[in-house]
Amino acid sequence: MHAEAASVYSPLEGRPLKGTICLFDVDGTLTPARQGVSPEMLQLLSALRHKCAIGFVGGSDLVKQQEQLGTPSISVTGLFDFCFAENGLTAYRLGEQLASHSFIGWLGQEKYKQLVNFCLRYIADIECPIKTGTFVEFRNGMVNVSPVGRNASIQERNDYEKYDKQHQIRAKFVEALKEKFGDFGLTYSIGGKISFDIFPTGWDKTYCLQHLKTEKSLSGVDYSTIHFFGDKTYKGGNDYEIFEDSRTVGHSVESPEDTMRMLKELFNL
Ligand code: M1P
Repeated sequence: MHAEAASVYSPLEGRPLKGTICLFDVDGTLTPARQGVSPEMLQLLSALRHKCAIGFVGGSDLVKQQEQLGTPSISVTGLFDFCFAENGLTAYRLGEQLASHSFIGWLGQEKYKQLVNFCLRYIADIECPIKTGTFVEFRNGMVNVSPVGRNASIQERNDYEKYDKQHQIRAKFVEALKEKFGDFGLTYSIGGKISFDIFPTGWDKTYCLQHLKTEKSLSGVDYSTIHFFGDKTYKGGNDYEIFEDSRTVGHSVESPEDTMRMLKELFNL
């Protein structure tokens, strides 16, 4: 797919399965966690894009998805019809950015300050084998909090994940936040290995579905079949809400290889 520009695909209304879209989670579904996509996966997605619309919906910001799915010369926004970063708070349709809302605009600076100050104090008291940097990452649609820090290497990420399973650091942290800020209307989601996301309740991955609804008034395409593929589809996982949503057909996958297997079966690729 890297060699192909978006223009080689028919317009959305001209695809053979025009009322169908496949939406993919990124980490653990299209790529191994925080790692790059394989050429085989890109090839398969390209073949699928000739049949129906494709998109991704990830918790991370677009910079990370560009690193994982794109290349220095190919923008990720050209590889998919719909790109939904930060659960769709940052959204692209056919390479063009769509309007978005922001976490800070919704919460307000005063409450944000209380939240972030609490997190920084709590993190300072956490005992874990190592700490790196960037413990709180401020994004457009959410805040990402990591007890070990986002600068952790792949090895450090894996080590932390094991340690966290044993000591339930993130789960206890989230409980403390729920108790302290119960009236802020926030949701806490442990979607990855070293961190958790905080966002307004309802701004989970289902947020991106509103952009698909708008498609009817733009190109006349009514996405009546929305396939969603994700690996964290269990309750508490960050794919749970969209997987369970009545507007989607949910598919639970175990790995990128499993995603490929299902796509081949479902779409005869
Ligand atoms: O996409 C899942 C999660 O990926 C990252 O999590 P971690 O760094 O903890 O593995 C983060 O970008 C997180 O926001 C996201 O939900």
